[in-house]
Amino acid sequence: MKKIFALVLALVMALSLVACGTEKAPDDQQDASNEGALTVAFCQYANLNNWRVTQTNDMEAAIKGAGWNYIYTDAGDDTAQQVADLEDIIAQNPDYIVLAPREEEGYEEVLAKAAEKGITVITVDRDCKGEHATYIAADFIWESTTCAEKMIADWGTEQQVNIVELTGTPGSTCAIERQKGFMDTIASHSNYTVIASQVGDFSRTTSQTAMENIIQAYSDQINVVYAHNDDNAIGALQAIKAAGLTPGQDIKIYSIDGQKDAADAIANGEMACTVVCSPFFGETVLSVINTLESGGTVDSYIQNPGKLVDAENIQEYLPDAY
Ligand code: GYE
Repeated sequence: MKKIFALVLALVMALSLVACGTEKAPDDQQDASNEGALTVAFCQYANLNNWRVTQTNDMEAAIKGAGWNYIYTDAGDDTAQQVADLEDIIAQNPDYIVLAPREEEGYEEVLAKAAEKGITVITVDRDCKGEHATYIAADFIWESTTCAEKMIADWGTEQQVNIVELTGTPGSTCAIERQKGFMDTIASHSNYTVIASQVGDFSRTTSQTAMENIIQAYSDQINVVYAHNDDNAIGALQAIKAAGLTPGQDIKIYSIDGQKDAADAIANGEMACTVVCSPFFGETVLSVINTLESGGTVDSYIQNPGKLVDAENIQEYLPDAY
């Protein structure tokens, strides 16, 4: 009996040793954090619309696909929160931070801390003050000039055209430059007047409410809407419909982004155009990091190309809409 007991005990001990050994296997630990691989953080200011969700998914796929460790934060559309997120990220000591800043100001000090620790920062889609290696984005002046030129091609240079402008995040590079490019282009024609300009905040609900108020104030005087992005445009479109007006006939909408809902609205005649602003940055970010890792240098600005989509080329564009 004693012998059997001793045998069972020995067996149990042997099994538990194997189990301990398995728990501590170095291979298992590498699954949780890929030791030796780069660590890249993506600091998103808000995942608030399709453009942002597409951008986040693409970035995650690219960074994880490269076999690098991935850190992600979402600041919920709050600049102070995004600065706090950056502090947390810096404490984790990643090799790179890909930063999609909410606005241009407010990141100077936290980016100085990243630089002090030798962490390389890459800004994507909007720029900000403070140290960073490169800025990857569309040319917002080109986008808004293209939108204004399309409007001028449709309406000409004689009849009076009353414009409602719905702007993006105040203080963001894209809102500042999308206003400038558009205003500078229409300025050379005296028949274009901006009769109302309100913050749409790249949000459908904010834009819908803003447009409802503007329609109440100006009713049948509005000819066109210039929207800083497709969420502003779709919000305006919903307000136009709710007021019993027909988008595309009573009021024409000109916008920027290239989102699926805007592409569908162009296809069915409810919107005049969208200028594509690509949300895909993953591939360029990988090539920037790979270049820097192999000792190379990168330009301080890398441009994401765009294109005009209107009734002429909508069918060709539809499969790419996101
Ligand atoms: O147009 C919009 C997003 O910063 C270029 O931000 C980007 C803009 C884009 O929320 O849809």
